[in-house]
Amino acid sequence: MSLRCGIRRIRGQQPWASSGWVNGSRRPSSVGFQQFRSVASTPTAEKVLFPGALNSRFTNTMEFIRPALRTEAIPTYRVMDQSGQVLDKEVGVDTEDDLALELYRNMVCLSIMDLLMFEAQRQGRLSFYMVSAGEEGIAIGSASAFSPSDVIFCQYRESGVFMQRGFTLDQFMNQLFANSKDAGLGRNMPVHYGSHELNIHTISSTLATQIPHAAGAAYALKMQNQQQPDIAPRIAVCYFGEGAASEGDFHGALNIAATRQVPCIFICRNNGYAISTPTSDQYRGDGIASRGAGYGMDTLRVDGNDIFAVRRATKEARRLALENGGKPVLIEMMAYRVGHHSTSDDSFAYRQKVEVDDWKRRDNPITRLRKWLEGRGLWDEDKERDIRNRLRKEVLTAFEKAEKEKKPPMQHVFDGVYEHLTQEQKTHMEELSDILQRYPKEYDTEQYEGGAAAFRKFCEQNR
Ligand SMILES: Cc1ncc(C[n+]2csc(CCOP(=O)(O)OP(=O)(O)O)c2C)c(N)n1
Ligand SMILES: [Mg+2]
Repeated sequence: MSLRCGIRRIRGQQPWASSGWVNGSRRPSSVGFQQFRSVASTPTAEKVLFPGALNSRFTNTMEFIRPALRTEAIPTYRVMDQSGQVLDKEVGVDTEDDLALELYRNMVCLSIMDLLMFEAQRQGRLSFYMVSAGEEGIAIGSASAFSPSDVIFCQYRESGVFMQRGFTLDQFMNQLFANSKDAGLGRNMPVHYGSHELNIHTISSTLATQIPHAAGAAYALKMQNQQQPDIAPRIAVCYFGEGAASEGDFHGALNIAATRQVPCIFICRNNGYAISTPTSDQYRGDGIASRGAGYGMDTLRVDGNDIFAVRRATKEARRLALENGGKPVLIEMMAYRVGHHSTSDDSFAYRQKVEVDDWKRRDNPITRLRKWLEGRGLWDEDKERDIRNRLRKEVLTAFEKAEKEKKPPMQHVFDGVYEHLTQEQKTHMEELSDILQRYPKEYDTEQYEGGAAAFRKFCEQNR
């Protein structure tokens, strides 16, 4: 169906979805659940009348659906081409100049932070890091289309979502160093950010676990939107990689989201790899978008290097997700993973350097937006140099400040999970206390706030 704004989407085939009746009862549904009718085929029926496949006509032509013979894949939505030229001048970029500049600044900032943190890990100053290189447009463009009250679930390569929503460089650095100012109290690996204020759940890198969480949160939001009509309706958003979409959690989550018609946008970042596994070893179908249609969801594939396309698609997805009381939407965003998977990976062990260099040269969300800004007279070489110098300094200042902070008090290894320590935790606590007393020179307890004395006090209080 062609929409007013020029975005085409694959419509989930649910002719009965908005009929307004629930579970065979004659009770009108204010939440727009699909209708389950108890129907049976009549001798003269031309269509299968069966609850599992409504609207399927009978045919005496035996024709298998054969995706391998399809010549055209699901199309990829774009607003501008690789040289930054807008394709449909009437539709435009749907983004004010000031916002376009902000998106550009944030993409550049993210790429500078990534570069510096990757190097810091190599120098042994950080234990781990993951870059977003090539995928900055997906995170930053999509995040610019949400309401601050929407609830976000991320995988791990979406630092741009945090940045666009206002996570500060200090907050990034405090988490990376697991220092006493880290909101997670130093309990997580680097890049596992989270922010209660920004409505972003803490990163959970156990693949795909965030997807059913998001579907569940969206179900709760659906109820809340219904029960509190005076408050602006909210959605849940879930990011994941195409590799994570191979997990069972993905399928369970999409199915429950579709059957319950919950307001959730599922954003798949298809970057071509799951560490060393290329997509050709991951699936045989037409990407992840084909699965959205399979689950009966409105679905769109988008050029992830085109930040305007990402933004418009996400804006429209949000509108759809709140239509008729709520429904899930899937967007598959395509952008090649230019960087190594993480600092623990050397991707040239499984892909040619020339492949990466080709992609770097061919396309990039940052250079594409820069070309558009230059074409509009909003950007030039001097501005580029200035902003890069400034952002580099800002990142390094935050980095050095966070590096000097003490670590959180040692007790946080034990507290905050149960109201009272369990017997097992108490045993571990005593063991640690014993080791610290016997080998004081082996452990630098002074780097933790309160040092060994604070930990001893904690032990006394919890015996
Ligand atoms: C349940 C689980 N299995 C395996 C891993 C190890 N692992 C971490 S990232 C990753 C690849 C994920 O690829 P994808 O979802 O495409 O995201 P990308 O890294 O490409 O952004 C794997 C296998 C994990 N973290 N969790
Ligand atoms: Mg991937």
